[in-house]
Amino acid sequence: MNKHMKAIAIGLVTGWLAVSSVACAPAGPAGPTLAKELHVYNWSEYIDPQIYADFEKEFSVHVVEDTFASNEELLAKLQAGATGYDVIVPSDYMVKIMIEQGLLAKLNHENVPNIKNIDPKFADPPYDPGLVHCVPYQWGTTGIGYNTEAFEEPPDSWAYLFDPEVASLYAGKFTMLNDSREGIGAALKYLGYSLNSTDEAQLMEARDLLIRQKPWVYAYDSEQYEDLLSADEIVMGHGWSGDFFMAAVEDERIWYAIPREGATIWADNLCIPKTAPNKYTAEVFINYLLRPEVGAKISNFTWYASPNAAATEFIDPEILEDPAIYPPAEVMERLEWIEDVGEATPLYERIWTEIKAAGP
Ligand code: SPD
Repeated sequence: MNKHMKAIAIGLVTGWLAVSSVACAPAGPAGPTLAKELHVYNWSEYIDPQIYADFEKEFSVHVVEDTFASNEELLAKLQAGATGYDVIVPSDYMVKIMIEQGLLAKLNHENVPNIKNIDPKFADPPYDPGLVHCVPYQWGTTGIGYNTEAFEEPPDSWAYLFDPEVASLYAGKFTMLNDSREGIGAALKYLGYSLNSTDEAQLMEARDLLIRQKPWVYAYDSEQYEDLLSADEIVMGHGWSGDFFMAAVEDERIWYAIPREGATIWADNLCIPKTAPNKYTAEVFINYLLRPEVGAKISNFTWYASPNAAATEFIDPEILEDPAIYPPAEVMERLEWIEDVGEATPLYERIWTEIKAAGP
C-alpha cells in the first residue's frame, strides 16, 4: 500500500454491496433529497481522499469508494447485476458500450450546472455527444514508465517491450497492463497497426507477439506497477501516465515516455448507472467535482490532465507545463483513442484469455 492509499481516511471499503444503505435526508419540502451515503466505483488512487471528506462536510453525504482495475471488470460487474453504485468512471469507448447496452442514466443537466466548466474540446465527444450521460473526469495517455537509472536513453518505443532482442534484456523486469484493449493495443501499435484493428490476421499477429513476450513479463498488473518500480522489482512498466508521475513525486528516478510509434489517448468519465439508488445525490456530487478548485485538486493529486477549463488556473504549473501530461500537437497526432470494436469485441477477449492462459 503506498502513501496515497494510506492517506485515504474515509469511506474506502470493499464488498460493500452486501450492505445496503439508501436512507435519504430531505433537502426541501417538495424538492429532491440527498442520500446519507453515495457509492462511487472508481479506478484506484484516482481522487484526492480529502475531496470525499470535504464533500461529506459540506453536504453531510458519506462517500463510500470501491475500486476496479479495468473497463471490462466494471462492465462485467454491472452486467452481473450490481445495483448499488451511484457514480462510475468508465473510459470513452466503454461509455459508448454502456449507453448501447442501456446501462447508463441520462444526466439532468439542471442538477449539474458546473458542466459549463468543461473545455469545449471535451464537451461533445463522439462516444457521448452533448454529454447526455456522462461528464469527462480526467484524461491521459498510455505508455512506458521507467527507472531513469536503468536506461541510458528513455525507452520511448514499444520495441522495449516487444522486440525480442531488446525486451529479452529486461526479462522479469517489466510489467504489462492487465487490460485486454491496452495490452493488445500496444502490440498492434508496435506492429504498425491501429489499436482498433478488427483485421483477424493483424490481431493474430498481435496475439503471437504477446505470447512470445509473456516469459519476460514480471506481471500483468494495472494497480501496483508504479510501486513495483519504486521498489526496484521492475525497471519499466506499461501503464497510465499520471500513475508514474504521482510515483515520481516521492521517487525522482521514475519518469514516463510516450512511445514514438503512437499510443493510447483516453478520457475517463463520471457516469450514473441506470440502477443507481441515489441519482440526484450523484448529480450533486458530479457538480461538486466540476467546481474549478475541486477540479484542480483532482489533477494536483492524480497528475492527469483535466478537461475542466475553469480548473486550469488552480492546477500546479508543473503539471500544466509538462509535455508528457499535456502533450504538444506533434505528439497528439500520434495518439489514438480506443474505440468500441463492436463485433470484434469477443475476439479481443478470446485473444486476451489465450495470452493469459499460455505457458509458462
Ligand atoms: N490510477 C488511475 C488510472 C486510471 C486509468 N484509466 C485509463 C483507462 C484507459 N483505457
